[in-house]
Amino acid sequence: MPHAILYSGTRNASSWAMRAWLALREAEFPFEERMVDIRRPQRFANLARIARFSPSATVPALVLGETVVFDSLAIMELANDHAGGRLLPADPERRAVARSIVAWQHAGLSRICWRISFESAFYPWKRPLTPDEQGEVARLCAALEPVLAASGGPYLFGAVSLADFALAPAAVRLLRHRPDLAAWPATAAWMRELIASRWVAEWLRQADTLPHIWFDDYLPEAAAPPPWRVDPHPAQGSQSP
Ligand SMILES: N[C@@H](CCC(=O)N[C@@H](CS)C(=O)NCC(=O)O)C(=O)O
Repeated sequence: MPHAILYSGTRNASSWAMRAWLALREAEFPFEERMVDIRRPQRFANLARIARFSPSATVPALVLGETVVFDSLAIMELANDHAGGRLLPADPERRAVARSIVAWQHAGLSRICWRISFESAFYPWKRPLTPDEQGEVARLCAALEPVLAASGGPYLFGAVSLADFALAPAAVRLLRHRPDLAAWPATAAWMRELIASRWVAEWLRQADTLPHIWFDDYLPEAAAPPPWRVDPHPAQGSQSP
């Protein structure tokens, strides 16, 4: 196999790169990583450089000699192939459900990802979730709870899979905003397990050291409950979520 170069994105901004990176790491796919700073304003010049070899001009992009794999899902599937298929369930029906979850995320995953930026997961101040966002959390959890009941966990399909990696950034966004998960104990346990897992924890450890990328529209209306302060670098064992 040719030398592989993964053009990845800023750790506290690039949820798509995170998904691909997690799958490649789990698959023990050898690659050199080149970090692309996707913070504004340098984002535009940096992505223009990616456009010289990648039609989508986005990260992640995996370059394998003459071949450019320019979408996170394609990179995840390549990682699964490299791992002999073990990153998807062996059973065809379960595999189809896993791929549905991956596709759901790839198509936007409800309104969660639009409303709660990945960047905000790393803010030292957190706003409470709105009722609408909490409703979206319930919709996601209602879908995942039976999947976990069927597999028995700890991951969605027992062993870790592309479905877990696809949802990892959403789990980070949500858990760090303290959603009410009382009605969804299996999903709550899965989120915690996933976030503590080796590669996710490694990504987050790096993301938590970076300067925050603030968005002006993050904080709530004046009438809403106030944001709370989070220790951005909690001591080991005293993790926020
Ligand atoms: N469908 C693409 C989406 C990738 C994507 O949007 N990446 C962001 C960074 S996380 C990006 O590079 N955006 C560039 C832009 O929107 O111009 C994938 O899954 O790889």
